[in-house]
Amino acid sequence: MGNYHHPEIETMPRADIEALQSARLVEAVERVYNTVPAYRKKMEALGVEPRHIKGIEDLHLLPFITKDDLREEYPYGFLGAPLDDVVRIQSTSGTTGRRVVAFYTQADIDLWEDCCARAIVAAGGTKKDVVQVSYGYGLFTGAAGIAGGAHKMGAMTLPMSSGNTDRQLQFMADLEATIIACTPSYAAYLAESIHEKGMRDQIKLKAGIFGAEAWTEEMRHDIEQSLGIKAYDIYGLTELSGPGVSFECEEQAGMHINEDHFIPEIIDPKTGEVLPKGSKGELVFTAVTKHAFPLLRYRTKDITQLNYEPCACGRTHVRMHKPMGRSDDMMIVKGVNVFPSQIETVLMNQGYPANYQIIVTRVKTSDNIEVQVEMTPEMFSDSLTEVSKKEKELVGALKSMLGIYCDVRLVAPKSITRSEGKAQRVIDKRNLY
Ligand code: DLL
Repeated sequence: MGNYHHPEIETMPRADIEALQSARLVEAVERVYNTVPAYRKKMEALGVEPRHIKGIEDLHLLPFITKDDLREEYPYGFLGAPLDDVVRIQSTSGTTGRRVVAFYTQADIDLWEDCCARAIVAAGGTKKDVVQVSYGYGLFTGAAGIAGGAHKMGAMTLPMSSGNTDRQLQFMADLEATIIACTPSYAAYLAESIHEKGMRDQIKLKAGIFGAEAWTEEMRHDIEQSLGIKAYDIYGLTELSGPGVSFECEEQAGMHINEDHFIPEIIDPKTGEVLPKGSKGELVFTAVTKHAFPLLRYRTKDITQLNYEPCACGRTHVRMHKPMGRSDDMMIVKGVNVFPSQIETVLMNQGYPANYQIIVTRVKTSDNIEVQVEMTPEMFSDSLTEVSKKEKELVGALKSMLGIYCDVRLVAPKSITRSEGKAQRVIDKRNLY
């Protein structure tokens, strides 16, 4: 049995959790139906009215929301509260085209930070701890959520943001940080740098809270060994507020979903059918308490499975397995969400043929993405200087689309293998799942 931030909620008997979810769902459906015309239209198309939803057993009657829906209604179409009540936005990483803007009232921020506070306490955090927040600050939700959560449970935060590793290590040592929160790949990089600088003895870390991208058990083991800490997984997505939708406890055996706010379902990604308890499939969430961005049945595209077995930590909230893949082709590279279609758009806009390949690798702890593109026959006769100029132009265009640096290699016409079925555009050599 560990410590809890909200013991009465985190250890609530299942029957009570479900009753709470049902009551909140009924209220949320009524509210969303009356405030979000885009969702009302979807409900009308299925002939569903708020009176049909009497509890969580009726959840399956409601229409889904996808990232594409949010994109179509960008920016305000899914706003569920008066703009006057909105105090903040956050946004997904990725492009202008694919960006999702999430809105928050002050109450939405409070509940999000509460979820993160639960995660920090579950990782052994107390108000005596010093939490180094090395997720990116800004539009990304990572730092805002974890820092807010740490403030709620009373720890001191070091708002480092990501990058500037020397400064990170200096603060970590001088201010004796005990908990570090960042992406697992950055944690591995920090660990490596600590060893290179011979600083291991000056580091007082005991726990890490890592998420925002896929990471394996092997990676967990390596980080735990090299830093001498316990590494906890945390999951979330911008659309549902950010980190803290679910988090690991000391058992490190699945992430407890904050079910008083987020109702999970597992569906067949092809048919949309709800799958029986324990099945592997696409995770769908209904956010019942958020007002400014109140998503019902949002398809995360993350593939996972739910575990309703009681947990030794005493928490009664269901656990999700760490994501085991995605039902779409989104990749997370250097912490940024990348869709192959974005890369293709850049190539097409610049006059290249649709013969390309994207190769993602991880060298030590840092991701690398290389785009190989066939030249047109006309370009092929260009001088080497001309070709390298064209490569630089593409690097620039990709950077402004994706926000990250990609290597570009222009290759001879017809040199990329043609496929007879679906083209294999992406070769991800990182073995993340
Ligand atoms: O990554 C929120 C977050 C910040 C979570 C900090 C944890 C820590 P987005 O940028 O919207 O939000 O990306 C959401 O990232 O659908 C998953 O595919 C992936 N993801 C998030 N956490 C994990 C994790 C944040 N622990 C997308 N393991 C999600 C694997 C994760 N994948």
